[in-house]
Amino acid sequence: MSVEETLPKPKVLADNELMMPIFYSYRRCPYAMRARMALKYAGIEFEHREIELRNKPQSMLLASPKGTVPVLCIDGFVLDQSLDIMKWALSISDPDHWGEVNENISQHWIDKNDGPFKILLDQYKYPNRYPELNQAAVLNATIELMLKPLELVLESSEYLMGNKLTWVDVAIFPFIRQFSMVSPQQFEQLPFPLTKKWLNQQTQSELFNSIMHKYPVWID
Ligand SMILES: N[C@@H](CCC(=O)N[C@@H](CS)C(=O)NCC(=O)O)C(=O)O
Repeated sequence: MSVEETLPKPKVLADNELMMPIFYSYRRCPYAMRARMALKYAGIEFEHREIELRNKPQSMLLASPKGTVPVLCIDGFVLDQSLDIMKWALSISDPDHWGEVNENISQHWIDKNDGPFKILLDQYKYPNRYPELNQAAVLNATIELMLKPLELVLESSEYLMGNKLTWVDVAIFPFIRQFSMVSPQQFEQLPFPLTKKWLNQQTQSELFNSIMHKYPVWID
């Protein structure tokens, strides 16, 4: 991810302090997780506003009427796509060079994850919503689309984009985590040891655990 020159910088106050951004989040949302991790990694402080998806605060809907989390409000502008929040955070600070990745390969992973994989994940997670679908076929499609390619790439490198962690790992693992949690027993039986190791490494990381605090629900 290259640092986007078009992304606005936060307003700097007279004493060189940044205005505190407001961040609307939902603890279990994988999009919000990737954004929280990038913000934390970049050392950006923000006011955390935990929301309930069924009862979104008016202030969040005013800032971003589409009504999805995460939403980051920085003085004068709003970022309401998780990848834009990650990109913005890395443009402020990227101490371990998470942003140095091949654009085409990273885009390929993200398109697959946020597109067809997310659809399959929802079908796998909420079978009652899709009574017409065969669950074994959904699982099989998920394995072919995502799990097998992940395992294959992890056979030749420690992380998705090479031998160091990048924003692409951070953007994708919360979704694999969600997949693994639908049926931990089923996940355990899948023949993907490297993917499990990669996932465990992320879910056991200090960074991930530091962004999984429970917050009381924000009320406007
Ligand atoms: N493309 C958005 C997707 C965010 C998204 O779909 N978030 C879900 C929660 S995981 C949401 O807020 N859904 C709205 C709802 O359920 O009402 C992003 O990357 O930020």
